[in-house]
Amino acid sequence: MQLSLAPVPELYVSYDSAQKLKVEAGNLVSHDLSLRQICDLELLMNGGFAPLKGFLGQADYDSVVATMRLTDGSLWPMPVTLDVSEDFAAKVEPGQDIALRDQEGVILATMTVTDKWVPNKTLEAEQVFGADDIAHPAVNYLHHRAGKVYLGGPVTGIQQPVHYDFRARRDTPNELRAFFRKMGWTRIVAFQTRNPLHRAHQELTFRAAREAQANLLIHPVVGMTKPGDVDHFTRVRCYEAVLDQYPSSTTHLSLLNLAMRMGGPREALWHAIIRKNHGLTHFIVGRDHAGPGKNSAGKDFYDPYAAQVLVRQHEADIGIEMVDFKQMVYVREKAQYYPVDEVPEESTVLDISGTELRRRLREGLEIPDWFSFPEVVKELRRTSPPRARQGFTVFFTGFSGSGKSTIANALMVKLMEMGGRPVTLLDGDVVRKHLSSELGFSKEHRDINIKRIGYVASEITKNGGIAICAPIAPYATTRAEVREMIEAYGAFIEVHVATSIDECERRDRKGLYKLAREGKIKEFTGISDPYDVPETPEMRVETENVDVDNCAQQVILKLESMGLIKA
Ligand code: PPS
Repeated sequence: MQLSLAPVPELYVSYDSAQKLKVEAGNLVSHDLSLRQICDLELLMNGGFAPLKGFLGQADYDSVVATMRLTDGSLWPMPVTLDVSEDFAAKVEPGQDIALRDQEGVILATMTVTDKWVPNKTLEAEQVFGADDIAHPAVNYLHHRAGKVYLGGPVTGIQQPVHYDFRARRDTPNELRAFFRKMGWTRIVAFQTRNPLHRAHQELTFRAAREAQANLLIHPVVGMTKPGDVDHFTRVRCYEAVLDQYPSSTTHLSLLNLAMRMGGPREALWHAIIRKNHGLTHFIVGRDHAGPGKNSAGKDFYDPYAAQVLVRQHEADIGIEMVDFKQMVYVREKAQYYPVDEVPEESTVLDISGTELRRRLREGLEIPDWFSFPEVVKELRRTSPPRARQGFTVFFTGFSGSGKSTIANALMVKLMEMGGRPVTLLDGDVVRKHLSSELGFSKEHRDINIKRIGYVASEITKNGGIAICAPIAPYATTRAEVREMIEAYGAFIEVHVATSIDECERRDRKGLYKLAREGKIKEFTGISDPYDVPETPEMRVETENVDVDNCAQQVILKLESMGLIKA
């Protein structure tokens, strides 16, 4: 394949027209783009998603979902759609222009709405991702985060989204093409990645460049990757740390602000088209390209080499050549990496999976030199300290008067005695005074209250502190939401303080149960309002006939067994 020298078409208008449009757009209905939509819009506007001219209309969407092609026959495997809420959709009719704004309200583009429809998300999940299974991150997104209605239509680009990080490392397709021209590179192989570079990746990229007799573009995704991945800030520091291991005259690092869907084979095809648009002539597809992990039955969503088969079928159509690789493994006797199908007989093969790497980081264990570079390991250890130095949240739940606050206080003091991490107590009463003073006890207000606690606890956890929460938190779904918020950053330990309602009423320390029985307090948990007993909390503590110190000590032991505190 030869490099095409012509620039790829962009959707931006001239600077002067953009200034005019910005003023005129003041009168338009505005849509605030989600993070994923901002990534999509950037690649639409800069030509990364050519031949798309905007978010897909209904006919193109149906055709992409069913056949991986636009209605004009061009290959396009991934729906790029503008999902909006029903409320927003009600304000918009086909023919109308809308303003597309970033999360700070800055206008990035306008869109002439040609289509508005309610998609069949189950069909989309099955056809595009292979199963309507919410264990798939994109299917989960489709059902739980994306709006119910899709809008489609051509986009007029005003300005690119602002990035404050790693600006010098970000290139539009045309900037990359210009760079290749300037360097005189006519054969360039792209390496797509969402992981830090370890030695196996280095060997794979060296081999690919040699095989294709091409220069190398390390082209990591920094938009959105799989939930739980190493964040892109850390990854880019890792890439920069190993860049000098590559010959600088034939290697370039550039960041791609793509929002991945983890769509396996279809996604690999999409990546190949995007790379073609960025001026690449070759594209590496390895094992399990853009793989989403296991489905809810514990099986892989896709065959690990299905992506290679699909890209091979379409490479001529796209105009990019695939360089395929089997999984790279380390052969001890040779002190070298080999593709798994080329390993010399009777040799010892070593490998460390992503899960095993995370375990070693979490537990502060050795990461061998054959696996990665010391500079990369150092960066990873900086962002993923061992569990005993990470933040976490202990979340007590139970009836009023069950003893949550008392145990939480005792736990706080014990943890402060140990030292090392800041400890914050978010007690039910205290939160209601300082954070939620305007709220009552309706379901809606209780949910807001608990989500506020969850948000604060997740920030504390993210920043390496210990949050102890002690609200009633009567609803299981809200507790599950809080768990999800916190587990993005550290451990969540749900402790059910299982004092029975009879015992709480007998104690009635604040006299509230009496008032609730008399009907003077409405919606009182356990009396006139429900409490969902946690089904699988990390711990359940009994308080009848057990003193507070003992209860708090049980929690300490649990934290120790989870590696969160050191004895
Ligand atoms: S919730 O449901 O989690 O938002 O409740 P929470 O914020 O933890 O409640 C804190 C205290 O409010 C007192 N209180 C009530 N509790 C339950 N139901 C009703 N209607 C109610 N009205 C006031 C109660 O003393 C809670 O105290 P503790 O003992 O800290 O749980």
